[in-house]
Amino acid sequence: MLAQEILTPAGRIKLIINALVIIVIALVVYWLANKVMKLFSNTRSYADDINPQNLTYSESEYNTMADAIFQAADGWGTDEDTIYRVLSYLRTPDDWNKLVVVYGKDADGFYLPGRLVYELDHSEQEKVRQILKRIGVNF
Ligand SMILES: [Ca+2]
Repeated sequence: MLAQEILTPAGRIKLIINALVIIVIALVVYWLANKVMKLFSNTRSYADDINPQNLTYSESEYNTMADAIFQAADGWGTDEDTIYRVLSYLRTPDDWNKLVVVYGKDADGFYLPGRLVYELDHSEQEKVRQILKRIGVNF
């Protein structure tokens, strides 16, 4: 675009529209990349981020929580309330990381974050985001 063209009202509108289109494309790409990362991320980064002193529960309790989430998600339909309830037991970011590690890779090939993205619709994921935000976890 020529400098002279930018000075005309039509040129300015064109410039603003181009900028808005770029912003919208960037947001969509960011959103998609985030979703893809959650679907395919493995548990290594979570395991590196666990301080045993910040864990609220015993190993077997995390196992029980992981099982409850898998049972709630597996098969036809999804028991969202159980998923919300279990996630609200978590008290620290380490609890979340530990749960992701203990959940591991489930029978359908999903890690916990990917499973939640796969099972839950947008508003349900938003609810999970709110529950995890409480303990300082960005989902
Ligand atoms: Ca299901």
